Amino acid sequence: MAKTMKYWYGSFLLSSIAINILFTIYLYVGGGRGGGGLSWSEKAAAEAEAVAAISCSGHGRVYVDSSVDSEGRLVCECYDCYTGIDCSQISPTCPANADSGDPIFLEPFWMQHATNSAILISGWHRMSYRYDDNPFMSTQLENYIRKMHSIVGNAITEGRYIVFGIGSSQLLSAAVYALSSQNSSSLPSNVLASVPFYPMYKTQTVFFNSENFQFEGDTNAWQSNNSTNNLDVVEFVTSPNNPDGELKKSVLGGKTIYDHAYYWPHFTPIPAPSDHDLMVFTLSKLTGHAGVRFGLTSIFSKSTRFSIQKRHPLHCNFFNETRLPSPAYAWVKCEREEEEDCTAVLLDAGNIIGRPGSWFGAKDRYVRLSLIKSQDDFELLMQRLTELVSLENGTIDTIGSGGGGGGGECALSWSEKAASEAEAVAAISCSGHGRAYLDGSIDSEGRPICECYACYTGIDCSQMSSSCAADANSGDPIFLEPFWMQHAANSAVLIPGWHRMGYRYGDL
Ligand SMILES: *[C@@H]1O[C@H](CO)[C@@H](O)[C@H](O)[C@H]1NC(C)=O
Ligand SMILES: *[C@@H]1O[C@H](CO)[C@@H](O)[C@H](O)[C@H]1NC(C)=O
Ligand SMILES: *[C@@H]1O[C@H](CO)[C@@H](O)[C@H](O)[C@H]1NC(C)=O
Ligand SMILES: *[C@@H]1O[C@H](CO)[C@@H](O)[C@H](O)[C@H]1NC(C)=O
Ligand SMILES: CC(=O)N[C@H]1CO[C@H](CO)[C@@H](O)[C@@H]1O
Repeated sequence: MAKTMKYWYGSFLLSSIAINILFTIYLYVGGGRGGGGLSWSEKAAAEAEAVAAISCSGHGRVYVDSSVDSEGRLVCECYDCYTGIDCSQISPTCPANADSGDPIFLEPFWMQHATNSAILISGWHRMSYRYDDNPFMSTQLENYIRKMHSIVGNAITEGRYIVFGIGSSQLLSAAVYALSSQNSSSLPSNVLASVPFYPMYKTQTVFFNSENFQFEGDTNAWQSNNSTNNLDVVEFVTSPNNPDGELKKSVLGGKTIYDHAYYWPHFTPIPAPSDHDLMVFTLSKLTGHAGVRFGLTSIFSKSTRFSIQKRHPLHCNFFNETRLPSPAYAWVKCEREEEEDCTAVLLDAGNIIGRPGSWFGAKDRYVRLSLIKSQDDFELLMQRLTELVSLENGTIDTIGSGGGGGGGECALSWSEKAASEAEAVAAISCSGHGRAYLDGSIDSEGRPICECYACYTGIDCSQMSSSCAADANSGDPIFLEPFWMQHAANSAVLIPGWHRMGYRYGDL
């Protein structure tokens, strides 16, 4: 299990951070000018289009870095429940696995925006440790993140620091560490969250086994048993909440970590920007399609055996209208008194895998179903739930397993824009003493500008500062750049916007 989790984090790191950041910026802010014939970038563009055109029947995907068969041909990576060389065979007894979410649900969004979300990365892209003028972190990325929050209206970023992490789990853990008492002669800080809460808070806090903090469970139970409020507490507030989608507020009013993973307009109305000292957002759930995933309200409305959480309409500033939330999870309750283990009921009676309420500090009469997986997974879940509910009165309704699916038919030219942009940026002259990058500094008109190497300045890096010290203090992978420039055509990669959105590779 631990190994599997590591894999997930690993691929999360790759797909969601490194690549998603580039895509997102590119899409929200728009790319540069195209045009002109292609040279070194054309091979990568043609490869990317050829790979994207391989059919996996809409139930799987091939990537440039997928496994190959014995003849070197790329092999389809099929979604859950599908098999066969082109993913066309469905296994009828396969369970609807709604245990966890998967960013693969964002794929259709990026496929719709193929031309604007593709990126061609040259072999020599950012070989250096450092960004222009600012070691290690991209100020350009920071600017885009602030701009994005301002456009979406979900957070006030003025006067606040932006800290990047490799997935929000890392930042949540760092926040607990930073807010807890770092004083071995005093008692450990008490870490709490309101039931039902995201289990990772407890898992991580216990895992790190620190003398500075300890997990104390539910805020409400804590509050009713502790009269004084001046105890040392660190409270997680998840808003919207995982599992039930509620917009939660702090119960204890002390040191608070706001986890806003789902505070995006496609999951919840945004009544006001969040304005707190410590807010955590994640890019892995940033894009999406509003409203389509809560069709199951109508399925459950007929049921007396199961119920799901209520949703309350709110005014959303982003869409400027009153709307219902479209939460990432269904929080299902078994209403029959004898059905105390709702997860087992769903599995035995419905062939549906959910996550038990006790994982969230609640009763096992509750079960969480993840709605953020692939369209195939969602449709299978809807089908199984419909059958399960219709069984209540002895009749069986079924809904067709239905079309859907992404389909790999992209226009042959979606990659051209990215390729010509990459060439245009690479062609900007920095006198051989600097480099302009696709994700680099821009001038007031949004055009990429040179990032000069140490000791060089000027708009084209042509001026050398004669008093500049020769800094031989540390190495820098930038020394590899000439190699990759020599192999421009063979080292460029064109990455489509939907590249590896899932947590997992192939069968792993
Ligand atoms: C640690 O806690 C003790 C007792 O509460 C206090 O006297 C001391 O000043 C604290 N030290 C630091 C470095 O905060
Ligand atoms: C709170 O205190 C009461 C009375 O001491 C006890 O019965 C109960 O179990 C406590 N609750 C928790 C969550 O510890
Ligand atoms: C089953 O019958 C009950 C009582 O007539 C009704 O309230 C409920 O909606 C029915 N359930 C379904 C799924 O039709
Ligand atoms: C929001 O909608 C209202 C009513 O439709 C309209 O009067 C108002 O101008 C809109 N606000 C913005 C910022 O578009
Ligand atoms: C200091 C103190 O009284 N802590 C208690 C607060 O409430 C929780 C939950 O009821 C107890 O476990 C703590 O011991």
